[in-house]
Amino acid sequence: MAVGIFDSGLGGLTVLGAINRRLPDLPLVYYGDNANAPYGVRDAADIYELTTAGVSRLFEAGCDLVILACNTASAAALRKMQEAWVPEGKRVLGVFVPLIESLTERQWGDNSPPREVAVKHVALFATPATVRSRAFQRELAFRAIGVDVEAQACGGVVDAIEEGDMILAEALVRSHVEALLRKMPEPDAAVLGCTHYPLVEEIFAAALGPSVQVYSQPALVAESLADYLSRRPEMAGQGADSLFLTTGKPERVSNQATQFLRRKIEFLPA
Ligand code: DGN
Repeated sequence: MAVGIFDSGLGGLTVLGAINRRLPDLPLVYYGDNANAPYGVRDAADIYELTTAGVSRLFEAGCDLVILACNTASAAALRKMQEAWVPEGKRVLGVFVPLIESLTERQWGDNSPPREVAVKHVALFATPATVRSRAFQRELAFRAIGVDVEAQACGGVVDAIEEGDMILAEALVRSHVEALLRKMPEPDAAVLGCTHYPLVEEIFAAALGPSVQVYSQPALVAESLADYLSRRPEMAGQGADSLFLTTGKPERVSNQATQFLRRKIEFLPA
């Protein structure tokens, strides 16, 4: 059985790449909703509808476990899907929890009350929809006390990355970091709360300076998945090739993905 990876576009490939490195034999089915990206400017009802359509397609492709490798979709749709929609025997997981666990030094599945943590001032960079949802702050407050979060909605960055315009992406990241630092001059950690941002992680790190530790999701999600599957071996398939599906134009998406992952990727129509 393959594990499904959902994203609105190309950003989830950063998570897929990290899972490939951590679990090289695990077959994956990727679904990029490129025709409807970016999600960051859509309302929650719209994001819920698009996300359930993508996850249904991944269930149909034989995945019993789907990771929403998209913070915007996780913020707008995950809880509602888990409560009201996910069929018996299927699981959908998001990407906030592994990040927050690492920030708060908690173990997977640790449900003890919130406690003091070393990190005090956290800068959150995410899409406008994720920032508006306050989902990250809610999850963090559930696990830690005394943490001050300043969020910066990074309008335009996902579009620039999807368009392959890395010069624009760099200029936008620098101006969003400057805006954040005006609100919180000395963060001790920065969270990249969008799966597209690891593609420009070095730009974030350079603009933030060496005293700020940057937390990025792909490796953390891959590690949590490895841990999750080691306890549920029936969910971990082996051997089959990965499959890449898109609602966008397969040739264009394949070319962009090949550049991002630095290996030949061929997308098929979803
Ligand atoms: N990669 C998505 C995320 O993590 O939020 C961004 C999606 C978008 O479409 N804006």
